Amino acid sequence: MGLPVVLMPGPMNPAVAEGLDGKVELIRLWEEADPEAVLTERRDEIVAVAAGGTRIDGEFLDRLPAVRIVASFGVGYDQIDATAAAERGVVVTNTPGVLDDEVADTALGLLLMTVRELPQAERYLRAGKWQDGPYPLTKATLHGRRLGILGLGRIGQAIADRVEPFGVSVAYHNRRRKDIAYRYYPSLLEMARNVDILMIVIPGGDDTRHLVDAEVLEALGPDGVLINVARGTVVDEAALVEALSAGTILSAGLDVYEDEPNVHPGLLDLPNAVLLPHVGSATIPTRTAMADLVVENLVNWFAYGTPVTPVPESAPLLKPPA
Ligand code: 8YV
Repeated sequence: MGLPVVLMPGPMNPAVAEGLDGKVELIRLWEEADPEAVLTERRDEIVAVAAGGTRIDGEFLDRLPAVRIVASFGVGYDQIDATAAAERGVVVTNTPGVLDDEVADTALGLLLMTVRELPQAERYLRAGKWQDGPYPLTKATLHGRRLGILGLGRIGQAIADRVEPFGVSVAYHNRRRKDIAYRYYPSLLEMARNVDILMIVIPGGDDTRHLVDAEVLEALGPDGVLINVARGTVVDEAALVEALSAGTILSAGLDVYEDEPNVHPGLLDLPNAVLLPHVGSATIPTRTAMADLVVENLVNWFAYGTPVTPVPESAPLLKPPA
């Protein structure tokens, strides 16, 4: 029997191909002269997909009926229709856990940058304005503020652990209350009214689309700070531009956007927005760990039929036989 055939639709971290080398036959679809012809010719041989950012839906999977696993790079998998995959008997895996600390570090950095206007202050110095006088005092400070986490999961918890030594109190809004000491708000609007900083860590996708809209921003209020390290789709970006321009909220720190890598032009002009180019997990050690987990999922699947980190939608496919 030959090696299992794995499709890589688009470029991924090189550690994925390195880890799979010699264990599978890898089709790098984007390097093929005629990708469509390859998909048609090899449709009955391709048994797995290693996916970076490519959108994978039911239609895509219908073209590849032999596929049984999609191993996705990243903890968020909103670009993959995991329900459609499960309906077709296809397991989906993601890469949770290995990036929690890195993303939490980025979130904290972005929070400090935004609250204390550090990028703006640095630009002030570089522009030679210090000679004319000191950078203006910032309205906000971090100490003693109230942080509301939208989506308290592993990354949210890592952020909570980091902010508490700063004297920041933590509350959260999830669909369900967790067995945890932080204050729980069953309503996002209610939480926005009662915190100074709204930290978004909730997964993207249809369920959370525009959860943070004009009304939530209004509730956050004129001293409120919004930080988003999750998915741009969670925020109504046009409403955010409006709220930042009008002073409805104080400032925002963003690592993610609705239409990456395109950033709403209104955001680029705003002095009270700190903008990072989706670098939450972007270090060599963390991205390598994520790539290794993609490999581990595929290798374990081929060897034992058990993925290491399947997504919840795949659970029905993995139940042991009664
Ligand atoms: C990556 C992420 O940027 O894991 C996620 O969900 O958003 C980031 O770690 C993403 O995987 C694309 O490389």
